[in-house]
Amino acid sequence: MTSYYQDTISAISTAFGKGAISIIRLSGKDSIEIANTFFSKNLSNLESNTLHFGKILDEEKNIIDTVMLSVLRGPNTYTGEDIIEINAHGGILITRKVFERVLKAGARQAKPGEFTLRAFLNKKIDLTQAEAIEELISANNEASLKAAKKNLEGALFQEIKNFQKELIDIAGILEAWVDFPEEDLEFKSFQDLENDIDQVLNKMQNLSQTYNDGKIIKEGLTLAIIGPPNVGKSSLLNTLLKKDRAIVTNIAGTTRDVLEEFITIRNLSYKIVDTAGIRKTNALIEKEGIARSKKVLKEADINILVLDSTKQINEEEKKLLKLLKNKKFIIAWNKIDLSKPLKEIKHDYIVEISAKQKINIEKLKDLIESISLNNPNIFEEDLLLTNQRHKNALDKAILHLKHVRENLQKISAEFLSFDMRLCLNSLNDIIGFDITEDILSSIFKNFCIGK
Ligand SMILES: Nc1nc2c(ncn2[C@@H]2O[C@H](COP(=O)(O)OP(=O)(O)OP(=O)(O)O)[C@@H](O)[C@H]2O)c(=O)[nH]1
Ligand SMILES: [Mg+2]
Repeated sequence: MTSYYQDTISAISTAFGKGAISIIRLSGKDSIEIANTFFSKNLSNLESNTLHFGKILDEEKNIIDTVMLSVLRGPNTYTGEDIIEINAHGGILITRKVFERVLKAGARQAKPGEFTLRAFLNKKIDLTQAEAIEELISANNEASLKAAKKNLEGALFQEIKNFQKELIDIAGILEAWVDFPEEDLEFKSFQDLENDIDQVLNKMQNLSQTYNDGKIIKEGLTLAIIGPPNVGKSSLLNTLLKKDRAIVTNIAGTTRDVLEEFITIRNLSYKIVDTAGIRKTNALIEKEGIARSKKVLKEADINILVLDSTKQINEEEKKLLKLLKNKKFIIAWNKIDLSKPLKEIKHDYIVEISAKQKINIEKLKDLIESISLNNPNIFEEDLLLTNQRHKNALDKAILHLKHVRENLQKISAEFLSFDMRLCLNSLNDIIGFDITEDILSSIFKNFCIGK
């Protein structure tokens, strides 16, 4: 692995597009030497963490751009290596020209996440922190930002280390049983050992359970607005979005296609989907729209079934309720500015609203939030698991530990301590100790370029 990472990498670290400034970054042992070939000032003897005004020159010494350039010497840098950061003018063409010059001078174009990968390989951060950096960048709500920040500070790393510490103590006793089988009880009683294992197991399981909500916090949910025609589905979409996104008319069958938008409600992110009203029809376009509505209903995490308060329930609506039987859904009686619901339906989540007059919209939002999470107190948790890879590895560790626990008095200590090692190895996978190159590249390939 090492020889490949000997070269100096470079990338445009700012987002693609027109901006005031763009940053081109170099990292590697030759960063300063490479920069010397195109910068108007010699950087070799300049101190670390200093900023220099100068020019980027082409091979004929023509000026490409006037820039501010930072010299950051390893090991106290993001990657642990020497870093040069060029603040160039933010135009698309000028940025590309500066970047091309850097590559011509001998740097290699960085792969996605390669700067962070180097930080990890140089032990500036562990793997959970590296992943938290990507989560921090992608966070689109306060809760996922908070979770990412916590992990960046090393909270998950610390927790995994704590589990390992306790497990190593237990493993030590198991190993001692292997070595000195005659004297087993002198080390610790079975009962004590069982209690010790249960304690760690409990903590590991609690952490694993936070993933259900952690994933929702990080990735959001799909929220579908469904119902018969003309009940006010598109009006509700517009009211929630606070903009005139969908066409609203008093003609039943106005919406024919599926409309998708992104929205934050309370602390969570949603993809909100407006659909064609579901009814019996022979009209070709409407029929296709309805088929799509039913597909959306099936795939949504949460459905809002909008019903018209001024109307009696008909057969179509009963069919809709059947379709929703095993799904999470809210019934929103709409148009309550005109009438109280004429009909009663029994359901745990019901709200009476007016999409048009904006009545009880906050109530609906509360309901959406509370139905979204498995544990409504999840925001108070110290640590949230938000990463599928972490969850899988932790569950594997739990499985091995359960095996030890269940067989404590049944099988020989050799087997127990083998399982214990597998458990510790799975925990190692989370923080990235002894991790294979394949796993590493699959993690970092999802990162942004230049990070
Ligand atoms: N009085 C009243 N009228 C409403 C309310 N919500 C929607 N409407 C009216 O009901 C009619 C249908 O509204 P839409 O939002 O287009 O209904 P829809 O469910 O999207 O209809 P389709 O797309 O045809 O399925 C329009 O005339 C709206 O102005 C409400 O809360 N109160
Ligand atoms: Mg509509």
